[in-house]
Order: sequence, then structure tokens, then C-alpha cells
Amino acid sequence: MGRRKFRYSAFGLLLLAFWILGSGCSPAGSSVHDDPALTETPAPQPETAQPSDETGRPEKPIVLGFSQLGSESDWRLANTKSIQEAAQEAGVTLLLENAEQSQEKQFQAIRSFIRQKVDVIAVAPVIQSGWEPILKEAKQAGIPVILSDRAVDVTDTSLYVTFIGSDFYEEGVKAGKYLLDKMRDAPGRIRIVELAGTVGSSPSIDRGKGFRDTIRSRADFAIVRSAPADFTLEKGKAVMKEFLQKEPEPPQVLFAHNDDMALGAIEAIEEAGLRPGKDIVIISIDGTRSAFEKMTEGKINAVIECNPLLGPMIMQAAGEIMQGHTLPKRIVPPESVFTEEMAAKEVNNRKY
Ligand code: GZL
Repeated sequence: MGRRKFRYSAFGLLLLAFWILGSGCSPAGSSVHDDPALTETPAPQPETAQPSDETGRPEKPIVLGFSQLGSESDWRLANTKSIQEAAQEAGVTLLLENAEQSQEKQFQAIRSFIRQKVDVIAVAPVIQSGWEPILKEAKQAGIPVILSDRAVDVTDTSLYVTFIGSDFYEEGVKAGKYLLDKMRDAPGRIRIVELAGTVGSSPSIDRGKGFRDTIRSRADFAIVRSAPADFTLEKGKAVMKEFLQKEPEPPQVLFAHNDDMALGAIEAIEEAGLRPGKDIVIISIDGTRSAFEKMTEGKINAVIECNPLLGPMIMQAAGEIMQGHTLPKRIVPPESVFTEEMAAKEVNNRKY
């Protein structure tokens, strides 16, 4: 194989170093987090670590096959844009396939990348289960795999080099902690409804678990309804409408696993003649500009940030792998919590 060109962006190096240092946290939550094998492992060597020039840069462009799970939310669109821009900046040849929420299409995309003999495969797994066979095919083909955004439930963690994505369990914990504080003096039986994300996806499983583990300390907090709304605005509106119709009286709290579902729920709440953010406290996750705008209007009370701008890290990791370097098994992006009091100051800083 000829020499490959890879431009290490200073930003990418800095951010990767930061994430590696910051990834000391040992996320609990779903099985993939509890896996004791989540330690540093050397990247499986591509047949031959790429020759590099005097600056340590591979000579020929790295070819990265990326299986993106869909385009269901503003977060996802920002994630895809970040990956495309970072590939451009790094001089990586990106083959991006959008599976539109179909795991089977993701498998097809990965098999196509294997046939094309790409250098590295990255995948944002739509759901956690069922990945062992296809990851084994990639391993047998000698192609290293990066997990982007979401986790997979595999016993053999050598099937992927690193998982670059948020700690969803911690995001659920942050949402629960905000609610405990917000309702500290509220008189008992707080009825909560939950709009969950895609069934079987690691963010939905872990956000729900982190939230429940945290609010358990208040016996008078009750999740009276929970249903999946697939991370989309349309389904968030439809499911929230159903909740309001079926509940004898409106809930005091909505916990939405992402902003798009929260935005849809706000429409349903207002159509029911209620005031989002006042009659119903709303906690959401992602941190999109649209959610921040609703927070400035007092219609969302808190947003837990979930960083979609993973592109630079993915390209950096691909470059490291092609140089035969060791990567941490888990890279967690830095994320914050924003409340309605902070929204006006932050809204114009939002990059997505
Ligand atoms: C989280 C990501 C989730 C977002 C949703 O990392 O997988 O999927 O929270 C997106 O907005 O659809």
C-alpha cells in the first residue's frame, strides 16, 4: 500500500488528548459499560501500519467507511455534518452510508466497506444488540472498527478499537439530579411522564436507567407513563398527546430523552391549553439551539448536553489506528447541564 496523507488537526489532537484524560470516568449502566475489559488495548494492526512521512503523517488518504444510523433528529444531522467536515479537514476519504434507523442496512453498509477494503470502519449502532457477527466479519477482514456515538452489547470487546461517545447513564443521572433539586420543596406525589428514545438503543436504555436510579431516593416521585417516541419530533408530539388524553390529570414533569421529542411534546402541551415549563416541568437531553430557544422562552426548564461534534475525534482516532498507535477503549466527550436561567447567555454559542 502506498503512503497515505493524513492531516492531524491541532484541534483534533488537543481535543483527543482532553477526552483521553477526561475519560477516567467509569460509566455504569448498561452491560457494555459494565464490561471489565474496557481498558486500553492496542488497535488491531491494519495488515501493515501505513508508511508515514517525516512528520509521521500517512502518505495516502485514509479511506473511512462510516455507517450512520439515520437522520432522525437535529443532533444526528449535526453529528453527520461534524463527521463530513472533519473528514474534509483531515484529508480522509469518507464513504458515508445513512441506514435510516435500519440495523440491517448498517450490516449491508459494513459488508460493502469490507468488500471495498476500506482502511477503517466506523459505525453509530442504531441499537445495542446483534453486532457480534458483523464485527467478527470486519475483524476477519483485518479492518479496525470505531464505535461512534452509541454502544454495542458484545462480550468480546476486541471486536472494536474504541467507543467514542457520551456517557448516557450519566446524562440520565444529571436529569434526575436536576429534578430532585427543582422539586425539592414540592409537595409529594410528583407524577412524571417519560418520552423514551429508540427501543434497544444505548442512549435510551442508559438515560432511563440513570434517571430512575437517581430519583429513587424520593418515594413520592412516580413515572406514571413511559413510551418510546424514537427520538423524533413527530412521535414526541403524538405520544405526549396520548399521555395527556389518558392521564386523569396532567403530569407535573416530562423527562424527554432528546430535544426533538421535547419540542414535539411542547406542541402537544400547548394544544391541550397547558403551559410547558410552568404547568409541566420539562427536562430534555442533547442541547440543540432549538431547545435553548425554548428555554429562553421558559418552555423547557433544563437541557442536559450530549455532544454530537464527534467528527474530529473520529478522524483523529482513524489516524492513530493507521499509525499503529494504542487508543483508550472508551473516549467520553465533555458535556454540561444548562438550565433556563443560563439559556439566554448560552443560546448564541450553540453550534448545532
Ligand atoms: C445520543 C444520540 C441520540 C440523541 C438523539 O448520542 O445517539 O440519538 O440524543 C439522536 O437526538 O437521535
